[in-house]
Amino acid sequence: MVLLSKATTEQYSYIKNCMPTKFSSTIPIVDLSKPDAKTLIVKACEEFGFFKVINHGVSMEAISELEYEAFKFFSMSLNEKEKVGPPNPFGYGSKKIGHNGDVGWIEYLLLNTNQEYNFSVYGKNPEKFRCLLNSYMSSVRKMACEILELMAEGLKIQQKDVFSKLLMDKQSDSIFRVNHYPACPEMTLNDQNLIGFGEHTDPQIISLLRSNNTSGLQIYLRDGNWISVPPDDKSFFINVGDSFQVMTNGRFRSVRHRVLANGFKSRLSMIYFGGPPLSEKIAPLSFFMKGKESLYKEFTWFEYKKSIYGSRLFKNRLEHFERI
Ligand code: GA4
Repeated sequence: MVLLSKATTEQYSYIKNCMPTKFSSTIPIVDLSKPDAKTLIVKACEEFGFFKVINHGVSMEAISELEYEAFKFFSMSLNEKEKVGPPNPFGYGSKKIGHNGDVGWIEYLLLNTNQEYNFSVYGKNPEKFRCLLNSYMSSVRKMACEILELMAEGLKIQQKDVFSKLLMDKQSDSIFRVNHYPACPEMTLNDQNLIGFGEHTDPQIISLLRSNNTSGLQIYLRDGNWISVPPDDKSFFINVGDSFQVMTNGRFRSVRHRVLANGFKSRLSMIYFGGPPLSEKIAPLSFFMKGKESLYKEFTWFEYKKSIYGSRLFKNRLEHFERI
């Protein structure tokens, strides 16, 4: 076993002692091709704010091709990768997450999903990467809308596109993220864990994650325990985001999650964060009020974004917007 020297350990402020977690078999699985999907989605959002989707309709070939190009991108020299520009707000980032001192054992690409925005991706075959990214993003956005429409149906809301229209809007402020967590063999020691991406909730409405077969993702349950999500490269994992929590007046809750880096295998994940237009008012829908008070003060997605970008990753960002 290799031990990290003290200097190195200090440098790794991303080392944490996490309680051992179990791989969970309790994570809800929703088969999108089955008629009970809508009911199961609603139940999963109420209980976990998280579920796994199978029979999602996104071609495995397209996924694998994109993953291959992404690995190729991350295997380039730092100098080459940095030509994309810093993630301010879109670009290539390494170790630093956000702008408030959060770090992780990670490198990533943050991209705008707006097709009209011609993001620059460098590498040996940038056109291919760009083309695969664009078609993947539109398939995943389509799936996100399908899931949101099933949610509306499952909740028995008349207007089927009440949530999905926000992602379909040309001004939708959605983001795409490709995360690479390099393997870190030195970390097979002393019950310590290397934090890839520290605990947080996603601020948007809904997030759709797909990763290779390397473990690392963990979610925080309402009973106060962290559980490890068994990796599954054929499926997607769906997170309820903070904005959805507000729109449902707390009926759905955003899920706290984190990623631990793996000692032996690198992890590659691709996440679509479905967000509303910047000017959209984020407030509980009247459907979720029925005789109840709103738990939140009124705010626009722009105001929420401004507040989150000034905060640390682990913070409960909705706190400032709660009515006391
Ligand atoms: C978490 C979800 C998305 O990855 C992200 C992240 C963003 C960033 O990496 O710049 C944030 C984080 C995320 C929430 C708090 C702020 C902003 C890092 C950070 C410390 C792209 C997003 O939208 O919010």
